[in-house]
Formats: sequence, structure tokens, C-alpha cells
Amino acid sequence: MYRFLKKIHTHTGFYIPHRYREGYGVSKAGIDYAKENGFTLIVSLDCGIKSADLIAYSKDLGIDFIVCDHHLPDKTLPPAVAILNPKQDDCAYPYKELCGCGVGFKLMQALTDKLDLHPDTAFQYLDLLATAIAADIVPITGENRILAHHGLLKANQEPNNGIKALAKLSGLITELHITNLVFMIAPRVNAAGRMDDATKAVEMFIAETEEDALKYAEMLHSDNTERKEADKTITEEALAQISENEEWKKRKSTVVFRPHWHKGVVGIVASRLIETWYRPTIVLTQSGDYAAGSARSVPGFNLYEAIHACREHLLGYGGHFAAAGMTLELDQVDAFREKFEKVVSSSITADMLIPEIVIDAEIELKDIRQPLYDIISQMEPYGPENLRPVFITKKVTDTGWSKIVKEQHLRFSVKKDNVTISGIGFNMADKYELLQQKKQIDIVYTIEVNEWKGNTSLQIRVIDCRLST
Ligand SMILES: [Mn+2]
Repeated sequence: MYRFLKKIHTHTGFYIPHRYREGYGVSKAGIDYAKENGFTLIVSLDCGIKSADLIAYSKDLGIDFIVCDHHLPDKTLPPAVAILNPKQDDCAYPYKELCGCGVGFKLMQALTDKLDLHPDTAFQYLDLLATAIAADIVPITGENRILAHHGLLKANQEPNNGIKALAKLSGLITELHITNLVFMIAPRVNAAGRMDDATKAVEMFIAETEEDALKYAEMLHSDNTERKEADKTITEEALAQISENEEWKKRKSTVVFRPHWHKGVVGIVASRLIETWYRPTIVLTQSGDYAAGSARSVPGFNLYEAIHACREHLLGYGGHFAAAGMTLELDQVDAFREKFEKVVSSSITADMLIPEIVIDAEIELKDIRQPLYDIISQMEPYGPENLRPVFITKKVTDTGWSKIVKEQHLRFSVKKDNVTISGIGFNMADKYELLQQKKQIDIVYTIEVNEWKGNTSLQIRVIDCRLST
């Protein structure tokens, strides 16, 4: 958006509110910055729809607002000169699942029309839009799928300097898919805001040269390394806290707190804890004089409602069905933990506490061939609501070549009916013993291409396995 507007209007700047000092979304500091620097219009991206008061403040200062947002509007809309948000009740726009950046892209597209610019003036940024679609976790259906498809082509053929630099630093040599974008690019961009200041992520994406982009990419890379370390140690400490307490182990919810945990990663840690303790989870840390934290749910359980029911112990909270955040007085942490457990255990159903894998079809190992993979590829890009197909093959056996790699992963080598296939199961080292029993097992997996020393072959990405019945 910044690069696009800069071409039309030289006095253009950007502003990213600081996650901790200013909070999420439109900030007063941001509006004051605009005033001090002589800007007369603010375009908000991925925020603004709930900022009626701040946008009124901006209006009083003589600064117009165009809101580009995809969050659910409240009853009172902000006094902006224009609001683009497909989730408004009276919005006729046919596709409702655009991400915040996608809505911004619509404004750019409309401006190219209005100002009679070449459509590429907007379309040249589709690689960045694909990155945003991947990172904002919106459904990869309808228009998002089309935008992501063309954005990925752009990312692979003629990427933005920032994407190029990040791919280089993260050692990515294969083709960019939605999954690489999510796992390689998004965490590095996010890490900047979590650990420090997100401004350098923008600097990287608007860099005019590869060298410049690389300089910022290196900063993001080190923020991400720091983020990963924090994430790992905090997860270990939190898991220890749970397993030291016999009563907590039996609970239907997790609420852990330690004042020194880095607040930038508590949400990530909550997701990690769910991998071990599958239940609604809240991770709290100290922020100033208060406790603040992030909550993650399990599918089917309305987390927001549960937190709302504990509001007597909270200073503030917000979020939705699957994720939320809250602040509370430090002396309320224990009471909040007890209340949350009471609310969750009285409303969660037994089946919500069992992780579920949705399997699309049963196939045989001999079916894992290029023609099948080609068909699967035609349905890309995959993402939420358009998930990569998951298969099951029953009664396979270990060839004797399966082994543990890097302590935590499991390299599979399995056979059935004289067909052998290999693959990888991330964080599945604990299944090695099962394979060693030389009994028949059922495996659940997706099919992927493995590239190694210039050769490509099909392999399986194992999700789970168990003894055949
Ligand atoms: Mn968003």
C-alpha cells in the first residue's frame, strides 16, 4: 500500500503501532504522528473498524480516514470518509473472507481504475498479498485462493526483495508454496513485532535493493532466533509446571503463569502446550503491574464465552472463538485459574478433549504415484477450509530402515504388497518403538515431493500411526 500510494502521491509515510506501547490497531500515537508530519489522510489496514473514538479524534484534527478491515464491525461505525469491509451487514461485496491486506488490495485495484493506471500498478504486489493471506490464516477458498495462486506465481518468478532475502536466509531453495510462506516467511515477519519493533519488517518489504532488504531480513532472522529460544524455554517451563502438579494434570483446562515469561510468545506457547495437554489453554506473564496473557482453544470449544464468564477476575479481555487475550491484577491469577477450570469443565464435552484427524480416503501404497500427486497439486493452494488431502493406508510394516532423526523426528520406511515408501513424521520419535515391534500398523499421511540432490521423488508426511486392528 505504501509503495503503491507513494507512486501517486510523494508525501506518503507508513506507521506501525508498537505492539506493547500502543497496543493493536489504530493508536493515538499514530494519529499524532500523522498530524506532526503533515499528513491529511490515514489508510488503516487490518484494523480501524472498531476504532470509532480514535477516528473521531483524527477527524477533529483534520485528518481523514479510509478504513480497510476485515474484522466484525460493532454497531457504531467509525466516522471515516470510507469504510471497506466485506463483513459489514450492508456490504454487497460477494466474497467475505478477504484478509486485512486483501481489503487494502481492493482499494488499490479501485484506485488503478479510477486514476486510469495500468492494472499491474496494483497486481505487482500480489506476492505480498499471498504472504498476508497465508499469515492472517483466512480460508483459502474463492477469491483468496485465486489471489494466493497468482501471488505464489509472482513470489516464485519475480519476488519482492524482502521475500527473496528471507527465503535466502532461511535456506529455502525449493518452490514457494503457501506452507513455506506460512512457516518460513510469516514467523520471521511476526517475530519483529513480538520481540522488538515491526517497522523493520515494513522496511524490508519496501527496500529498493536486494542488499537493503537483506540487511533488514537479517534483523528479522535474529529476532526470530530469539523468539524460537524464548518459545522453547518457556514451553519447557510451562510443561514442568503442569507435570509437577497432580491435580492440574487431571484438569480440563490449563492456566500457567510466570512473571518473567516474554509476552511476545505466550500465544505461541499456549498452542504448543495444547500439543501435549489437549484442552483450552491460557499462558500468563507479568506486564507492568498486571498479569497479561493469551488463550488458545481446542476445536469446538468457545473460548471467548468461557473467558467472558470469568470476567469478575479480569481487567480487560478480547478475542474470538479460538483465541483470546486478557489482563488481570496479579493477585487474581489463582482465582481466575480456578474459575476458568470451573467454567471449562462444566461446559466442555468429552469428544472436544480428543484430538481428531479428518481422513479423506483410504489408499494403497501402490497408489502413491505421480498421476495422483498431479491431481492433488491441481487443488492447490491449500490452507484453511481447503486442506491438503489426508490419506490412510492400513496394515503396512516397517522395512527395518525407519529411524529417529534429530532426536525428535521419525524417518519412516514402510512396505505393503512389495511396494516401499519413505517419509517423515515430525515430532513422532515416540512412535519408533511401535514400528520396531514389526507388527502391522495403519498410517495417516499427506503426500509430498521430496527434493534431494537434484532428484525428486514422492514421499509421505506421516501425521499419525497405530497398530492395525
Ligand atoms: Mn487480520
